Amino acid sequence: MKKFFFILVSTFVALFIINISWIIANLFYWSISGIDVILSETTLLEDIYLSTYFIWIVWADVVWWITLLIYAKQRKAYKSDSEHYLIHNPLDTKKICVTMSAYNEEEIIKDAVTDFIKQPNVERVIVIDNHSTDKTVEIAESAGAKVITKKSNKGYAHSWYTGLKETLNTDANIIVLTDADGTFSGYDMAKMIPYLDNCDMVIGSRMTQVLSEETNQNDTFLVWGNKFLGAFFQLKYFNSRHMGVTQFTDVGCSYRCMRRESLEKIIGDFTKNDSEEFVDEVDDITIGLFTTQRAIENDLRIVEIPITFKERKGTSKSGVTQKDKAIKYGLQFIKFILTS
Ligand SMILES: Nc1nc2c(ncn2[C@@H]2O[C@H](COP(=O)(O)OP(=O)(O)OP(=O)(O)O)[C@@H](O)[C@H]2O)c(=O)[nH]1
Ligand SMILES: [Mg+2]
Repeated sequence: MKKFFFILVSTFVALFIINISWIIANLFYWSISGIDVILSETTLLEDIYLSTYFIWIVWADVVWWITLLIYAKQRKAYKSDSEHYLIHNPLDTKKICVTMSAYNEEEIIKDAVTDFIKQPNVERVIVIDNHSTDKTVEIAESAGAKVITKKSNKGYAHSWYTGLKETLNTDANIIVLTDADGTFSGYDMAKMIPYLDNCDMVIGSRMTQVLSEETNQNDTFLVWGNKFLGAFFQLKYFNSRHMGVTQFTDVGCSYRCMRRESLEKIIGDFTKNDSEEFVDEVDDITIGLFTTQRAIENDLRIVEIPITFKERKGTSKSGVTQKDKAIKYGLQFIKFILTS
């Protein structure tokens, strides 16, 4: 099925170009030889029909549509079944564990930890330190976080996974994942967590202007790119009634809340059987989308909601604000969506 989606998208692009080229070529032909066409006493429709390649293009289009229908029928019934409609399953008592990855965030880590620690029902904040060389660890600890350190920098995805695993060693029934760079706000949990009464995972979207600080790091390219990638990802799980399992507008957002049992369902998918070695799809850039994809394919119920997005404090680690890196990351997302 993964290959099927890839083939469908790539043949769609090829056929789209062929169809458009054919239309343009013919419009051009009619525009320069209109008199000849009239004199030849053939009608416009006959002319189209007799056009070289026309029949082959139509056949290719028909085959593509049939293949699409087969794909739609064969793949899992993405969320048109009743278990993906409204349910109400509130958590009686809320015990929240927050995890955040940090790498050389001494400038902002104190604010990030205290912001989350002071929110209602937060029992623990766990900082996964990626072998920082500054004072991140000491500051995070004195701010009240439990800090997990590493012997070397193992990348962002490793911190993401380690943090999620670590939360399962607590008795929390709500797991919150966020960043330690000050862009996300603890008080948004009060808007996200109520959705867990109806779903398994709530993902933030940083795409709403009035919720974004003017100096935030999303420029036009990142907003348009993210929305395009979100729509493309949604297309993979398209269903006709709701146009997809949920609406996606921000494929790169790490701020998310989930029910403990939902995390337990997907955590094993990050690693190869009985080992701590990551599966091939786990990658520092697409780890968020990977987590979302595992949730969808494990039939978890997801809701994406707008959240606030503040200015990045401290030094940017991903360098996403540089155009060349943003383009590279975008292509990695496209590859992930097409092949995973
Ligand atoms: N990029 C990156 N971030 C890391 C790493 N280890 C921990 N982090 C932390 O992960 C959080 C988010 O990083 P990213 O999502 O990659 O960065 P971003 O939000 O896209 O861009 P910046 O905030 O500008 O770095 C920050 O709190 C980092 O300190 C790492 O190896 N690479
Ligand atoms: Mg960031």
